[in-house]
Amino acid sequence: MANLFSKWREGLQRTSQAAFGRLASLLGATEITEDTWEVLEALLIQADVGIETTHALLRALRQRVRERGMTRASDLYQALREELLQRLPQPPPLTFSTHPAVILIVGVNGSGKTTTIAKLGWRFQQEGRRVLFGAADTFRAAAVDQLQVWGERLGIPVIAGAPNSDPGAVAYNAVQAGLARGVDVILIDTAGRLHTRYNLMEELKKVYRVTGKALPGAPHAVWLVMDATTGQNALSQARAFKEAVNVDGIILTKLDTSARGGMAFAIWDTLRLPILFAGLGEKMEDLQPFDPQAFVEGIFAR
Ligand SMILES: Nc1nc2c(ncn2[C@@H]2O[C@H](COP(=O)(O)OP(=O)(O)O)[C@@H](O)[C@H]2O)c(=O)[nH]1
Ligand SMILES: [Mg+2]
Repeated sequence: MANLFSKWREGLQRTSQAAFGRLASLLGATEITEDTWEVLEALLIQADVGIETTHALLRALRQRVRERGMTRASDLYQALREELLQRLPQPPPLTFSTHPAVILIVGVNGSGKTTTIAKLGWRFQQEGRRVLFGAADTFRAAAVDQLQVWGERLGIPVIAGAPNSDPGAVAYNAVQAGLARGVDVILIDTAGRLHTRYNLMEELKKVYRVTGKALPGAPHAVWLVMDATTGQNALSQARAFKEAVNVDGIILTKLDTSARGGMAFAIWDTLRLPILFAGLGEKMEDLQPFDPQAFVEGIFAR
């Protein structure tokens, strides 16, 4: 457990150093003044909590200060931690109640879809599940190769098509293959090129429908991968995905290379989607089930 907390602390170091971890010294032991609120506001916005979420947080904190008669800036520190924790939903448990469970992984190019699929595959294998990958990002040959390399390394079968083949057909074949082999989880990689957003979303909808034809009820989950280094920009992209397919949750990657971890709070506020996993590094075990407590602990670490 101590080990797990240190992983979160390490992974969130940039965000803590750039923002939350500096709070205690910034706030000091002085009285709460208008300056205190300005310091807080600047810091939250810098951490990419987002303007609206920042203002909602400040309103809630001001109310606490009034209600509890807090006078010292240092009291705000603990109050902010509590407020932030309240704004991160506990992710729902993964049930895998269907066999196989078909999970579509969506997100823009470079967000971390393919490597996240590898990490999820590894994790589910560790839990004793049989996994299969579908390489439905057929637009880029390199994307298929990348998934195949991971499949070989992990001993996970990969269903792929010819370059530029129909992603729907690949998804269909992947579900059929998974059924035939009796696997527990099918993870389907998808394309994420942004410059043709309309076509991309139409293609995703098709992949979504086609997996349902291969197995009624599928996909059982759609997970949207978001890159924590892109900050608030990623939120408008996320809305487009949410409108196109029925997204169940977020995987927030690259927290280790980002100082914008505050984005986690804006995700819930603006998208109303829980964060299911967090990418805290490049290693397989660095993709961790999202833990609100460990997250808040990590961003406040000094
Ligand atoms: N440091 C770090 N790098 C990551 C993380 N997740 C993905 N990456 C890197 O991000 C880059 C793009 O990932 P990729 O899976 O190819 O993105 P895709 O285009 O969405 O499939 C790769 O270099 C990954 O190693 C993470 O949590 N931490
Ligand atoms: Mg990819």
